[in-house]
Amino acid sequence: MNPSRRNFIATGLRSGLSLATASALWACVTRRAAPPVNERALPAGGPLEKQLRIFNWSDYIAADTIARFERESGVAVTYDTYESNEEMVAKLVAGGDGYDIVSPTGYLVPVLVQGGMLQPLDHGVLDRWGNLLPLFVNASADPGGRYAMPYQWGTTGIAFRRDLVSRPPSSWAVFADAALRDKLTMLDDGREVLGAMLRWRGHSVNTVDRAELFAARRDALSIKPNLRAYLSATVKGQLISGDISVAQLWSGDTRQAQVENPAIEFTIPAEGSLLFADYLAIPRAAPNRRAAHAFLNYVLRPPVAAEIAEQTGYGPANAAAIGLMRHPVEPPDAALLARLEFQRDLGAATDLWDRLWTEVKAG
Ligand code: N2P
Repeated sequence: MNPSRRNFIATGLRSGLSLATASALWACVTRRAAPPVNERALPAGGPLEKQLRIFNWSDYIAADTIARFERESGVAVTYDTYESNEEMVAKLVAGGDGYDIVSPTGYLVPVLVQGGMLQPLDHGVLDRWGNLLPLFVNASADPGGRYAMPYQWGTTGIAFRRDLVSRPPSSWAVFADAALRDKLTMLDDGREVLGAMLRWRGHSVNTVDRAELFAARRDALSIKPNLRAYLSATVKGQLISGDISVAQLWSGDTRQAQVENPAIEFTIPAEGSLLFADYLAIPRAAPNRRAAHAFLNYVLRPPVAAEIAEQTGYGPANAAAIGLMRHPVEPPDAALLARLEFQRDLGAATDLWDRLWTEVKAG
C-alpha cells in the first residue's frame, strides 16, 4: 500500500469508517484526480443557479423549510435523505449524484476534508456565521468551520414507552432484561452499540483497551437474543405503535416520536453516553455552489434554524435560534457534558473495533 493511501485509510478508520468504506473513498479520490480547489475562486458575485440538490439525514428538517427557500430564492431543490453516515459516504464515493449539500456527523468531517471530498466554505457570503455556538464551530470536526457548518446536535440515550415497562430504565442494563425480549432495539451502528456496552461497564466510548473491548463484544452478544433488530431512526414507528418498548435512540428522533405518542420518554443512562453534532458541507463536485451557500445562509437565520430544531427535536447549533423555540433546547451544560463523550480517534484499535462489531452483527 502506498504511504498516502495508508495514511488516508488509517484516518478514515480512526474516524469510525469501515475498512471497505475508507478504501472505496480512497479509490474515488484517486480516480477523480481532481485539481485542488482554488480557495480564492469563491462563489459570491454571480447569479444563483436554478437548481440545488440536498442529501440529509431522514427527519432532519422542518416541513416547510425547503418550500420557503424555493419561493424566496427561485431555486428548485431536490431533497433526498439517508439513514447513516455510511450510506451518504457510499453515494459520494459512487460519484455524489450531483449533491450540493450533505450532512456528515462531526467525526466524519476531517476524513472527507482529507480525502478532498469537500470544498471550502465562502465565509464572505455566510454573513450570519456569528450566530453559531462556539462549542460546535471550534469542535475538532472542523475548527473554525473552513469546510463545514454546524447544523444540529443531539445525544444518544434510551427511548422507552412508559406504559409498557414495569419501571423506567436508568441503565444500559435494560437491554439485558429478558422480560423485554423482542421488545428492544439498538442503533445499527457499531460505535453506538459497543460504546453503550463500554459505558455500561464504566469505560470510555473511545477505549483502545483490548480487555474492555472484548468484554463489550461479549456483552453485546449476550444481549443480542433480546433484541428485535439493530435499527436507527426508522424505529420511531414501532415505538409509537408499541411494537417496541425500549430503543437505543437519538434525542431528537425520540422527541419526534413523543409528539405522536406522549407515553414515549427519553433518558441518558446513569453510566453516560455519547454527544454528536452534524454539519452541512458542500461536496467538491457540487454543481451549484452559490445556491448551496444561499441555503446555508438561509439556515443561519435564527427563525429558520429554530423551526428546524423545533420540528426535529434536536438542538440548534445556532445560538440566536434557541430563544425563538417554543421548547428551547439549550446547549449542553457542564453537568450534561460531564456524562457524555464526543467520539474520538481510536488509533490502532480501530481495526479491532471494526472486527468486533462485524462479529456482533454476524453472531
Ligand atoms: C436524524 C438523525 C440524525 C442524528 N434523523 C444522527 N447523527
